[in-house]
Amino acid sequence: MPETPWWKQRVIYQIYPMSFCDSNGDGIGDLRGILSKLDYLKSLGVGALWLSPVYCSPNEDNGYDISDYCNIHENYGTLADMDELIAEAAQRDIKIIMDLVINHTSNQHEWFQKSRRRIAPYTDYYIWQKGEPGKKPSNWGSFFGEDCWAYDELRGEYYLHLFAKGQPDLNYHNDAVIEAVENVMRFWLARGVAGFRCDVINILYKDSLKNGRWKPALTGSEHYISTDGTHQLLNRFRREVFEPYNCYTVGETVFVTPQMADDLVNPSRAELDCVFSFEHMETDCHFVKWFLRKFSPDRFFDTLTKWQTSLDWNTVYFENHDQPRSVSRFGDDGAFHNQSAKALATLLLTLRGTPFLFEGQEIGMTNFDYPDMAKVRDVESINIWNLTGRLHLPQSLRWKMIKTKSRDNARTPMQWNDTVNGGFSTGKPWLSVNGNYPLFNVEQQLRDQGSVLQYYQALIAYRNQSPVLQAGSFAPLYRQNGVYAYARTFGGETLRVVINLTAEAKPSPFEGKAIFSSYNKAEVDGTLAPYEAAILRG
Ligand code: ISL
Ligand code: CA
Repeated sequence: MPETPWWKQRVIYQIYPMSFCDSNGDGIGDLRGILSKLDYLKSLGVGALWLSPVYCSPNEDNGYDISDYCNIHENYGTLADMDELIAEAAQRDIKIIMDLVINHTSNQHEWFQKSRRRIAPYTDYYIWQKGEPGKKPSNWGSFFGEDCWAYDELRGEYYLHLFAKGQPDLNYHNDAVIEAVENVMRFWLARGVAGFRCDVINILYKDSLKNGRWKPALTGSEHYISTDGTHQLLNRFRREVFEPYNCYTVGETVFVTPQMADDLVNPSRAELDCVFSFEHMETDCHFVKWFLRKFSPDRFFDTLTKWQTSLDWNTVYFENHDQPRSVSRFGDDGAFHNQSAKALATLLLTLRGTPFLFEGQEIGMTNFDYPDMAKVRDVESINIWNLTGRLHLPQSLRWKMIKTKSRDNARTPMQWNDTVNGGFSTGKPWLSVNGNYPLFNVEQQLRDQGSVLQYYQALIAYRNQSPVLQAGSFAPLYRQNGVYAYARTFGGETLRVVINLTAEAKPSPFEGKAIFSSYNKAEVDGTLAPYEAAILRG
């Protein structure tokens, strides 16, 4: 029997370095800040950290636009700090996962600067197309609601950028590009990194640049979502790089069905280990996140069941740096803040798969509280704000879209204590801290036995030694009017989980002694209170 891989046993914690902890008062989180919190992370029980990008970058898209893959942005520290972080984390048996952003680079990257000047071997590193200014090569759309073709005066050609203008897409029809990114991966693996979170990894290989079928968003995507070329690339990366280093890979994969996800993670195909699918995160919108739809717990549960039952193993996540805060979105960040955050914790840590926790989720951090655009920093939010203005959408609707879906909701600084800026920084934070930091912060929750944080600590500790939660099979038991129940079974032992994800009392599908309860109750009786969740033995 092959040994169970570590990523099937551990809980993984995502750090958004810019917003985690600032050690030197410049208002920007950094590596020494992360180092200072390793003991906290250990006490939370997480076994690996995924760092959003810390490489050199002009930060048009907060580091997802990389200008040097093999160096650390001066805001975050140095390569020596990074080596220290890897070593100090290893001391605590915590692994480090880096963000691998290889669909595109920054337009400030040396490769791009040489490519636009047609300097060999970089001439064809990017996706260049002939065309006159004002006459775009095709009708494709970008992820950030703007054009995806930009005209470069110097070269006299268009380049493709599926994200921001400063993020030109690399050309994976070019073997030199493939080798260059493989060297980047080896550089980090040799330094002791345990894996990669692979940014938009299922769109690398564009199999045509022709016009696409018109869609409300992302026209052209049929030419690049999970193409055969991408599958071949991932298989090559696996054989040539991941396998020799025993590297864990989790792909961020946009617009995948369970079948497409299985094609990416099925061990028989030797590509990725896991993916982040999006379908459960799209249960409060129509097609794209900006077309708002009321959150329906039942739709959410059905989507979870669909994915739990169609893949043998996958990730489980409700938050990341691109998504609103889960307690504000799927729970209740007012009257039932505590219970609903715990109900979501119960779901996250008891479904089958690798749980990913995003910084601040463990204290129930909420969406930002800004009254208008003045404090919003995210490039995507700013683009959408401008676009909806050009389309003359009503002001109130535009703000509602930003307020509910802006990526800055999750990016506000981590709330450590009730001192100035929530203890994140002694300087002026790059993004404003949420005003509720005196109410929700780590220090306060470490003192309060009934806190969301202590619930996470206890449940992660339980999961860390529970074969049933780590490896057990999943079987749905009940789904009705916002109540969900399922069983996890391993080696003849069963745990049942029940969750009421509504603000009303609901009949419970079963009763019994609880080993975990979002109300700290010893028993589940015939009625579930609002946002009551519990784990029962047997
Ligand atoms: O957040 C989104 C837009 O609302 C998603 O469509 C997101 O753009 C998509 O999931 C890709 O995200 C990843 O790549 C982007 C980067 O901006 C995101 O932060 C990253 O998670 C480009 O590198
Ligand atoms: Ca700093």
